[in-house]
This record gives sequence, structure tokens and C-alpha cells, in this order.
Amino acid sequence: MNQEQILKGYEYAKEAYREAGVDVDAAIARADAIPVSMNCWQGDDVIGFDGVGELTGGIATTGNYPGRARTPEELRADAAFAKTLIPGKTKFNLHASYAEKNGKAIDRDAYTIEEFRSWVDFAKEQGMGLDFNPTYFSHPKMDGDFSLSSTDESTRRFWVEHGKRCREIGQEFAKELGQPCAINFWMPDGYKDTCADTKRHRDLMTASLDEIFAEEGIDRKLVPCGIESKLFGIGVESYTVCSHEYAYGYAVKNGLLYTLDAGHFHPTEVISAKISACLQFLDEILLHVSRPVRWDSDHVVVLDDELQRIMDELVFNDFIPRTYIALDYFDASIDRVAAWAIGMRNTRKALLNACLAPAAIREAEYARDFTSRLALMEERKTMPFGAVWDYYCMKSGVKTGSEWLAAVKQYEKDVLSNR
Ligand code: RNT
Ligand code: ZN
Repeated sequence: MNQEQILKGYEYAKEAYREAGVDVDAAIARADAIPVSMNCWQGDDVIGFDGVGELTGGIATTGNYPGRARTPEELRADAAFAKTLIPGKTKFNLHASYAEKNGKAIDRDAYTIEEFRSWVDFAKEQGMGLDFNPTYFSHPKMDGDFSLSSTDESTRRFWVEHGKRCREIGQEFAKELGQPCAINFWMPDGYKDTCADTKRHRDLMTASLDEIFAEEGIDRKLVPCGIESKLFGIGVESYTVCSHEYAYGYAVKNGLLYTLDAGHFHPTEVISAKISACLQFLDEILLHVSRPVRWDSDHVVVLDDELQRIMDELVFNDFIPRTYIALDYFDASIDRVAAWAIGMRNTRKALLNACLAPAAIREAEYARDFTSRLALMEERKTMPFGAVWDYYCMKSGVKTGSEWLAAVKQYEKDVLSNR
């Protein structure tokens, strides 16, 4: 599509939306400013650089597509290239396992911002904020799948210290980059088989989290922290310490964020249905936008009904200022840079489409005209959204349509295939 064709489409779309009472340019500006955090771990199959090299904790990547980033330099180059394909305000989401120790004998209980200096420089160069995650997996100090709720006191202490260090590092990120650093606490702790004492580990988990969040000198506005619930992991099928009730309850009681991962519930449950309920009792939430296929499979985010519903909930209810949007998936069976671009672009599309939704749909509901509500909802689905999206990409200096794919194929040929 050339510029002229895109502009023609935009003019038509602008008129169609205007008739529906929607200001397209205002919608574009609104959607463009919403931060979306790109998960570093899609680029290297969640392996990281702090030494262990094997993914544990009940999560798994599948596939062996060539070109995985093997060094921090490769990961940064790939992410920078992916960013050129993605419009809107992008943040970068790091895990503690992406520390660069530079030969220093230092472990996760002692990391400081020094181990992440190159990531801060990268974020500055790219004009991105950073989000952060303690890494409670892929480490010899894991007690099987237990970390913060391990019954081994020295193990538990190690992971408590790790949690504290991550809040300190996150606060430094926020100060350096001039924007909050959302930190997500996900602990895989649990048992493969039926558990005889479900209470003991939860008592330990609570004691550990209490200690981490009691740490002084941390400004909760700079480092909003979320607790992520989960249904089960691979090899951790029967008992999960940090279940939905546990994580949500801990967040409500302690003024933290609750992290809703789209893949962490029963297969017929959707997180879009939970957002306005959770936000009755919490100031803020963190989202892990993902795609479960029958289980927590972490497929690349596609523009499906659930993604649209999630973004509709956030936009229609003015929840954007109370929500940190982060992506969480890892697919090693396709080009990893394309996986980033597809998921990030789709998330941004759903946000833009939410901002373009005619208010008449809600007004029909308030007027109890449910016929119009349904009719307008269905009409919305065929409004010329694609033309607005192409225009927005063009305006943002990002390739439209399948042109971005050609750029990825070229990058694959020039860079990824040589690894
Ligand atoms: C795992 C959780 C967690 C991780 C990332 C890597 O089930 O969803 O968020 O995927 O932290
Ligand atoms: Zn997650």
C-alpha cells in the first residue's frame, strides 16, 4: 500500500467513524500513549544470562526455530529491531535472570543495578521504560519447585533477599528512566502430586512476602508490585501455593497489585470478566496478556475476541491509569522477532479498536435498548478499523500490512540465520 492509498482509506474510515460519533484522531492519540511492556523472554526462550541455561519452574518453551538470541547483545539488537515494527509507547520487561555478571561472583540475592547497567543504557537509547521481575526459577537454589515457601530456611532466605534486591533495582530503573517500573512476583511453588498439608507452604509464602514488602526506602509509586496467581504448572499439577485466592487476597490485604495472566485460569475462565471485579477492591492491577491454548501454553497473542474484550474493559471503564499492560508468551517454533511484532502489534490494535468503539453501544444499554446494543456491537465488528490501523502505522513510521514481515524475513536472512 502506498501513502496515497492509505490516506484514502483513512479519509473513508474517518467519515464512517464520525457518523458513529467517534473522533478517529483523538482515538489514535489516546491509544498511542498507553504503555505496553514487551517481554524480553520471547527473544531467547526464557533462558536468560545468569548462568543456569535450563528453564524450570513448570513453564516450557517448545520449538527449535533457528536464531535464538544467545547473548545480551543479540537480545538487545533483536528487541531494537522488533521495536521498529511496533507503533505506540513501548516498555521493556526484564527478568532478573537477564543480569550481566561480567565475570563477578555474585548471585541473585545480591544483584544491584550494576548487573543491569547495559539494559538501562539500552532502554534510554530506545526511549523505553523498564519493568522487572524477580526470577524464582531456573536456579540451583530452587528447592524443587519451591522458593519463597521452601521449608528449607537457607533457601527461603536466599529468595527473600532476591525479592528485596529486585525492588531496589526496580526503583533505580524508575529513577533512571523517569517512569514507574512495574514488578511482577511469580513463584512456581507447588507440588506435582496431592499435598497433605496445604497450609504450611502458604504460611511460609506469607512470611516471606511480608518481609520483602516491609523493606524500607521503597516508594510504591515508583515500583508498583504485582502478585501473580496461577492454576498449575507442568510437573506442579496438584497444588499451587500462589493460587488465585492466595494472590488476590494477599494483594488486597497489602495494597499491592494483582497480576492476572490470561493463561492462569481454568480453560473456560477469561480475565476480561475479572478486571472490573478486581478493581472494586484494588487500586491497580497488572496484566499478563498471553494466549492459552487448552492450558497455559503461552502462545503468541493474537487479535481474538478475548484480547479485544480485555482492552475494551480497560478503555471503556477508564482503567488504563490503573493497569500495567505486559505481554507474557514464549514461542520458539517461529521467528522470535516476528513473534514479538505479532503480539505487540495485536495488543496495540485491540487498544486502538477499543478507543474507536462507538459510545452508542453503552448508551443503548443504559436506555435498556438491548436490541440496539446487540446490533451496534455487531456493526462495530465490520467498521473500517484496518484503514485506521494502517494510517496509524504510517504516521508512526512503522511498516504497514505485510511489509513488516518482509523486513523480518530480511533480518532473519542477514542476522538470525548466521547464529
Ligand atoms: C509463568 C508466569 C510468569 C512467567 C514469566 C516468565 O506461568 O506466567 O509470568 O511466564 O515471568
Ligand atoms: Zn505470567
